[in-house]
Amino acid sequence: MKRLLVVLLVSAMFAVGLAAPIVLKSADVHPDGYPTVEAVKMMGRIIEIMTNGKYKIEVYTGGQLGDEKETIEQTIMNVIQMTRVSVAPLQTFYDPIGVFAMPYLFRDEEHFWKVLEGPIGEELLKGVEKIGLVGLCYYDAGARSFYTRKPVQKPEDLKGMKIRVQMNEVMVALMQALGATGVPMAYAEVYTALQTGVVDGAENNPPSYYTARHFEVAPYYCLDGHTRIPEILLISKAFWDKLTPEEKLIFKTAAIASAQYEKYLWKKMEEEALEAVQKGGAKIFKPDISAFQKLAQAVYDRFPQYKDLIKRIQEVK
Ligand code: GTR
Repeated sequence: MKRLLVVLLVSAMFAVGLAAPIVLKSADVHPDGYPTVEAVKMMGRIIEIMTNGKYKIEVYTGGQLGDEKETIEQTIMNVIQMTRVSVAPLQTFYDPIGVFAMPYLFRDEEHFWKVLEGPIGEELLKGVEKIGLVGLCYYDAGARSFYTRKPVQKPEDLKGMKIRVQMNEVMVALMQALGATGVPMAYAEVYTALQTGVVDGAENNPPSYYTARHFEVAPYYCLDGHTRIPEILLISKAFWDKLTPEEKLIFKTAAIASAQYEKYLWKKMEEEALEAVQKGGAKIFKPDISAFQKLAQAVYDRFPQYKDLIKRIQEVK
């Protein structure tokens, strides 16, 4: 009897171990080596080990599976299972989370993480379930700043410029408030648009500016830090609902671990990127931020739906 049990147990273990893994496709617009990409890969390794090889995550980098709007749609439909995107393009699908695109919303980095990792961040992460997604965690994306073909040192320099922005209404409104025109465009198209002068500039954090090589075609980087828009890791709710409670716990724990790892990688890459772009010929300018801040206030009147959330965010000490 005992022997029979052992045989049964061993063969059951083999069956689990040998069965073909369930592969989750995960999208990212960034290349290998980028903090978000490496963090999701790390999450995959944890899940693979903890589920005894039942699940495997394959990260499709460099926008292979489409732009962020498309990968969000595919994830909702469970065509792909996961996508790592900026919160900015998610606004079209779930408006409340767009509050994180408001300019100069956070006092500093500490305030940013207190909000994201506190009740407000949790509430918005949970909110995406309404649109068929499960928010696993946020990742760091630092602060976004302008880079242009001609120098920008103060808001007046942006007058009449066409600035590429993410697919996000707040960003378009911000460009208008600063005297520029926001041109929403997929990330993969930005390099050529800058090179050919379809746009005069764009805006992003140092790691993106560097890895997408935008510094080659827009070498003036003005560190005004107008927004701090987090990244978010999303999984299809249709897929999620089929996981057992234990598996959900493993996925969630692995995501949280990956977020800590991403933060660490982020800090390193932010510094390295700033150095690398300067070596590559980019000129960095640290402007008087108050001039940008003042004009950006006009955006707050344009989005009354965020009033309560903004108040709650500001109250986080
Ligand atoms: C990056 C972000 C990407 C993408 C990109 C963009 O900072 O990590 O997910 O949103 O910006 O500007 O399109």
